[in-house]
Amino acid sequence: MCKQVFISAIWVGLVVYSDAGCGMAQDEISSWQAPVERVQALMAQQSTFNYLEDRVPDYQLPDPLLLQNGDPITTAEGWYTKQRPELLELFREHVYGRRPTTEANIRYEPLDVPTPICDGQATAQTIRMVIGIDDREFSLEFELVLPTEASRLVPAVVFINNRYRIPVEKLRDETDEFWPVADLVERGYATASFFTSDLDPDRADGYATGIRAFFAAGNAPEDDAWRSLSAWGWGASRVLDYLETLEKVDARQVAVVGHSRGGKTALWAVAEDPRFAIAYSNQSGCGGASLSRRNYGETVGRITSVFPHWFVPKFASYAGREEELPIDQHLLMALIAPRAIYVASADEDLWADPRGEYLSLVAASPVFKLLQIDSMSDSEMPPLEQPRIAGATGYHIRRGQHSLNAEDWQRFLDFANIQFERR
Ligand code: GTR
Repeated sequence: MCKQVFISAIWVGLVVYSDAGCGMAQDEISSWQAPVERVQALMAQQSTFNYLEDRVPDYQLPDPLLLQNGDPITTAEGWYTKQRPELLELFREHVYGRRPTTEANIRYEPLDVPTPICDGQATAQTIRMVIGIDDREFSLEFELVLPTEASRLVPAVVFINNRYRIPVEKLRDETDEFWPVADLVERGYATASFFTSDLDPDRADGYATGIRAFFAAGNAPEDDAWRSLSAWGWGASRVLDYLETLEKVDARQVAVVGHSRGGKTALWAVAEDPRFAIAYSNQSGCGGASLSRRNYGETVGRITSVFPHWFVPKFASYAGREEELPIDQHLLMALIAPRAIYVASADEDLWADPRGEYLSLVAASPVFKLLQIDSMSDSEMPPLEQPRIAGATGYHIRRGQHSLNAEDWQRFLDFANIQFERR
């Protein structure tokens, strides 16, 4: 009996003290630990990657409040005028690339009349965004869902869909856990979504037909030019431009949600665009929420060789020498401060390094503190299935594999309701 408790306690990732096999009390259940069997299985399957905490190298994160020249930042003004712009530039140069400065005209064309969905509680519509430069045009279609009855302005969620397009017909007839519009509507949120590959194809050889080549008039990208993650994040900002024109939507309450590569994108989108109110990273892992210096699960070397179109070539050059990066991903979190950030992990998704995702949020806390906003600062992770919310930051780790599901969404909306002071 005691033995059984002990084994299952390890499996669900609880801290088990040496005498915990018998009579384990609730207060002994603390911080999340990677499930032992999962670690062992992954070590056996993928022996070139690290899944052991004791093999995480000693590392020192760049201090969020030190400028590159070593000068300390001690005031909010110093943060906004010196450190934040410097860090944004470092991320552009070393990780995601610089967006083009070419002027473009953008217009939005509703393609159909709003279709009632969710028993008439909302409407869904496809909007075509047409981006024009000189006499050339590029278009992206996205879906918009608006609650029908609302006594006040509604908040909105832009969902960066990295898997597939979910057109209006599907929204009308089916529910999809990946973008559960009925749940969003139920809780009073508007939502809009586009499929990443419709904007910039998610393939190493997809450049020619995407938005980046369109801006570059077909020329090859400069080494420091934006890569796909940044292009998709730019798309989220263009959806926000449209939301700002809608009478029903409170454009000061717009969040961005993304899963995995979409989560990396969401964080960068919100760092680049100060109008967004909340960034949601669902299992974004390497190049997203997790700390590159931990070298746990997916690495800089692996991600930049398998997905070369996501990052500037310079990022790839840090493979195996991550400690030389002038930034780490906690500074991406810091760029979002004092706005809200929610990071979500899954217990079996060790490839994304849940602990690294959590610790980067914690390591951004000096910036929140400087800006006088509460945030996560406890370096012990919360237990499995117990979301932790601290001021403008939130985190959960749930059971299960790499995916975005209805449970994640419910927690995202709980967090948004707190941030937006909704009941
Ligand atoms: C993985 C990749 C991750 C993550 C994920 C996804 O294979 O290694 O970085 O982005 O795909 O987007 O599903």
